[in-house]
Amino acid sequence: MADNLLESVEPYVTQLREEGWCVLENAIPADVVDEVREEVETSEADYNEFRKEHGVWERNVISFMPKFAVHLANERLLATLQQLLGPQVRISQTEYKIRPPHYELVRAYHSDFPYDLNQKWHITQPFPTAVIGITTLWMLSEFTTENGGTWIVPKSHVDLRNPRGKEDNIGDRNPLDGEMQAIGSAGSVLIMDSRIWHSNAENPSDGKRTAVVVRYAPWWLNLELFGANTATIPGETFDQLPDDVKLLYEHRAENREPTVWI
Ligand SMILES: O=C(O)CCC(=O)C(=O)O
Repeated sequence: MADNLLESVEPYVTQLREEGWCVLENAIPADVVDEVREEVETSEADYNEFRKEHGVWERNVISFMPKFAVHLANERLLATLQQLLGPQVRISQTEYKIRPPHYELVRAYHSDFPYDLNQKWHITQPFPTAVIGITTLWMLSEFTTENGGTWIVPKSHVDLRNPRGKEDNIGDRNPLDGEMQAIGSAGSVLIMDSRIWHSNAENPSDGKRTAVVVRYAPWWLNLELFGANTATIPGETFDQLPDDVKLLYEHRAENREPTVWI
């Protein structure tokens, strides 16, 4: 990795290690973010329709958003992730996170895969001190405190308790000490150690808060999750991805011989 790239991501790496989160600006350039947002907003309905007809196993959501997909190996983002996860990373999960106008929600604090204690495929407490998952929320509309910027609790990645820990008496629906909302302009990425306690926020505004969550994992983590995220990408769709993005999704490619990982 080039020294100047490493140097440029050092502040993000340090903040992730110490605080458990950071925001990387301009991961999607300003001149294309509107069309990416439009693709994501319109394709969610297509995906839901497809899934109703064919079931969740049939097609991975990333197949529905090719204009978004090309950004997922962003150089500064990957350089940051690789400092924490090691040089070989893969994408474990991709999901639409569009909050409609006037969306109401009581907080629902949790950590993400593989630390989400409400999911079957989680590791048990006390969590090891290693970073084994990074959650990224791609802001396709601006995130503000008025439209549902994600609630986070800085430094909670090193707290051995968990809002969903049965013995921890935290209460995942409660406001928590130190909580704050992550904000940023469209095209930014909220990067979180997946252990960080975080939650949806209400969106009292008149506009959608549009995002996609993409979770990254080290190569050695078992990603056979028995759910929508294990669905495959059709071979012809996979062929259209840039090579550096193929690397992140090759484990989901249908009818394609693995080339990258052998
Ligand atoms: O949409 C958000 O703001 C938060 C999403 C979230 O909590 C998650 O994907 O785990």
